Amino acid sequence: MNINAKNLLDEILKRAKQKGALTSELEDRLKANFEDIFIYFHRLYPYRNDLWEHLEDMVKVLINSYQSRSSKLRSLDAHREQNPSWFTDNSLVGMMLYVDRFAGDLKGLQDKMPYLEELGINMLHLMPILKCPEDHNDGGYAVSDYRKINPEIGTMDEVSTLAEQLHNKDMLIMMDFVLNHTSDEHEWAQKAKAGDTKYQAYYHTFDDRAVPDWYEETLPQVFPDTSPGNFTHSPEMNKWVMTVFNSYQWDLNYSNPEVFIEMCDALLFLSNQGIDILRLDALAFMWKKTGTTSQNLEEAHLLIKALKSCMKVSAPATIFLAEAIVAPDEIVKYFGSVKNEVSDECDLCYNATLMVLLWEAISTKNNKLLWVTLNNIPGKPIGTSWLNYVRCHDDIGLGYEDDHARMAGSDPKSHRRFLIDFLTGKIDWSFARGRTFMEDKAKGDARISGSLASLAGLEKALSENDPEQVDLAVKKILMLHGIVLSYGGIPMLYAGDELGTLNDYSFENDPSKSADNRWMHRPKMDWQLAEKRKTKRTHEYQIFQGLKKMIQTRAESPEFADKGNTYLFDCHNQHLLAFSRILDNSKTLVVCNLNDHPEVITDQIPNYMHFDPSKAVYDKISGKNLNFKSGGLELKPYEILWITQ
Ligand code: OTU
Repeated sequence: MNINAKNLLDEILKRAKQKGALTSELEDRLKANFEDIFIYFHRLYPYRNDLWEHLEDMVKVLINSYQSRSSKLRSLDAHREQNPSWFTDNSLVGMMLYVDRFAGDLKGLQDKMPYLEELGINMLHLMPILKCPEDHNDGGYAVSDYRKINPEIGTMDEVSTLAEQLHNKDMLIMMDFVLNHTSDEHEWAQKAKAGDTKYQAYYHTFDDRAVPDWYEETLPQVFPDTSPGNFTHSPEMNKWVMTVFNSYQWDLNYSNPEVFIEMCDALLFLSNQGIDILRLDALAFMWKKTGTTSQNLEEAHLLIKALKSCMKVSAPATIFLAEAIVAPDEIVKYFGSVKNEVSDECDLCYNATLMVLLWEAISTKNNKLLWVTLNNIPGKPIGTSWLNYVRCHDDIGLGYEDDHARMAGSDPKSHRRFLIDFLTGKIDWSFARGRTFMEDKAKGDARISGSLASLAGLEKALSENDPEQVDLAVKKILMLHGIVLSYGGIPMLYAGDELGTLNDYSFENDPSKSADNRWMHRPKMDWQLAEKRKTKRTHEYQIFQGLKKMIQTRAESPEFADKGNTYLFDCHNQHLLAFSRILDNSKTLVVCNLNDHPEVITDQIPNYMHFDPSKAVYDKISGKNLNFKSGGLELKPYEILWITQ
């Protein structure tokens, strides 16, 4: 440990010992991690003559959080420290849901647990449930109090009880931590509005437009339609405040160490409620710098590293999920580097690259861009894991690299235009029923809203009363899920998709939602529709039961664990996507047909996979033996096979 860090820590430890606030476990963890925290603070907050005081405050927060952690959670800490990559096996399958839209409130959610368990879900992502403004709250992503639950949904005690109940069933709970901004109703924002300069310094506030204008030269806009510009004038303060997302979401100023310490305290508070995974929302935006896009800056990574080191001291059982929906090369950077099997940033990242490229592949019916991209982006460190998904509550941004599109033989701009037109059903042969979100007409760019089922063709097929197309849409939905369930990483389903829920256009009649069409894919759960999962021949039955089967099969397939063992497989056919999953003696080749016509894979595949030629090869999903006739095996349109022996 460097001499300064050591002196400071010795001093802090001495005082803590006098107060009887130290256990040997905590002391060991502080000794192991304090130097890193010290270094990150020095890099983030150089030249501050009060830096040591802040470091001391930081350690106080760590000690207090540790002390208020329950003994059950402390033993979970010890257990997971022994098995650092505990989340990389093949057992987990998550579902993300809005508690209110899914079940009314936290009590209602308890009643719906059997439904989730029936499907095989063992990890719940409760979408934002912290206190937020009543009307304009960005689906809860504008937090007014990090320690209180929205009263209509329940209480913090109910959350910790739920966490305990889930743990008793070997299930996990995940919550959002919206750390880039607070709502303008948060106590800090209220105090800032009232003129308190301490709290004005918690945000990026400016007396005039000089610096904001300078920022605007390079800052992109996240919600240009609903919230143009990146600054909002606050009449109460008579100042401009940075609001990169909506005007009521005030960006926190992390160049102020007090903000970091307060937010870290809130993070540890949530983790002490028994939260296993904290989803760090919009973390790429945490540090701002004029002359840059203020995304993915080195300091943002340092902030995450510092937060992670703090977790390692006070709550090592809790892991981080990065919500960095950024360029493929940038996403993997949020995994940081892994030392002693533990990441120094995020343990999990959303696999936005795979998600976007699956929609691209479904639209083009070929694997070219997916193939080029996956072969040209850096891998992630072993010991970390992807969070794989097909749909979520947000829009789909067509964020592939332009160079990858060129390498795949497309002009990036016109390809994007094609995808937008295809996914919004503007092309007459398209099956998709999405809508553009935040369209930039000048650039010809847009993001896409729409539910999985509507984007995959179910809405169109049902409205046209076309059973053949309904069947194909169901196959597409199952195939996309079949990919994320076998790819390597934790699969996360989006509530409603297990029944093929269509777009919900009722948001248009709600003034607090109508300007944001992401609400079209955030419907209330229709429990009557859910009953149809029990009726054969309905598409709800086919999707739900098909998914359930795949989830069960995944749980029995150790090779589906994420141990750096996903290998892309060249089938010499651009309509087929294939990858192999191998772990010790367990082997599966996942092959799927992106085309609406049958495609053939060659009989060489059993040899490439080194299957035993004397034994039959079969599909794990259907259980059927696979016969390679006349040199090949035909895959039906949108068929997925988990080929094994
Ligand atoms: C996140 O997403 C949340 O998932 C959104 O629901 C929120 O609106 C937003 O943050 C603000 O809290 O802009 O359209 O990668 O794309 O972080 C989604 C950058 C979003 C953003 C992403 C953000």
